[in-house]
Amino acid sequence: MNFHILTLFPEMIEQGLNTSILGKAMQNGFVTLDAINIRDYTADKHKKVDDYPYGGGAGMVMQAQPIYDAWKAVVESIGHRPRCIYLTPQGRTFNQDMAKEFAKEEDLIFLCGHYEGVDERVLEEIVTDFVSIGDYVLTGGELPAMVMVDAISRMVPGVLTNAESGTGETFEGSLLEYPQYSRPVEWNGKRVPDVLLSGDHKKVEAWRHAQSVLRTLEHRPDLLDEAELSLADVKQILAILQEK
Ligand code: 6GU
Repeated sequence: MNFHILTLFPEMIEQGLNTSILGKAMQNGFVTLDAINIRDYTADKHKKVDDYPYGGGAGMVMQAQPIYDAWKAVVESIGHRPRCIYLTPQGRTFNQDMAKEFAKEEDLIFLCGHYEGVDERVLEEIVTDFVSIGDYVLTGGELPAMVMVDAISRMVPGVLTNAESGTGETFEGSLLEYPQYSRPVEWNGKRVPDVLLSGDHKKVEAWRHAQSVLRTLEHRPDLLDEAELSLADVKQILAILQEK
């Protein structure tokens, strides 16, 4: 999977994504990351990439030419037109299903906007997907692009080891993750739940599943619209609630 990121701040992208699991995935060649400086493609002699908006108003607009030429250089180097994602709060809200869909692509281009926006004509020409990461406004598309690259990369086969595997975790099966505990058995007067020390795998699994459902009910009840619950789940949860 090859990420091509069009940005005015390539160091921000490179610095942000070269550590931990993603850094390893890049070293091992499962993922490549190419942060392309849009400014390198300006035809302006002062290296300008933005200008005033026609019609007036506050702020500056990123001009079409440097963005288009940077995009064209990527397309020509890989020999096809991949999906091109424009990061914008006006886009469709990113989620785990979209991460899995995008992870099937060989190449993805991300366009990170700044200032008050990007000349509409170049968006019409190159963008296939308008994506937001949530209902709040950020100063640029770099952080959203990094968020998406992280979430998409971990869905690429080979990036996560079996131990880190992307299944059975939060959002798989529309449930939040169960609570985790490690040594020592008692810390700060709090004990690890007895069931986890019992060595009974069936019981542990049932407890964890019930905890997942309960957590989802407490923190994200909206997710339960999608979840499949059995009668056994409901009984477990009632039992836990009665203990409280
Ligand atoms: Cl994709 N871009 C910006 N600038 N702000 C955002 C966003 C994207 N998603 C949420 N807020």
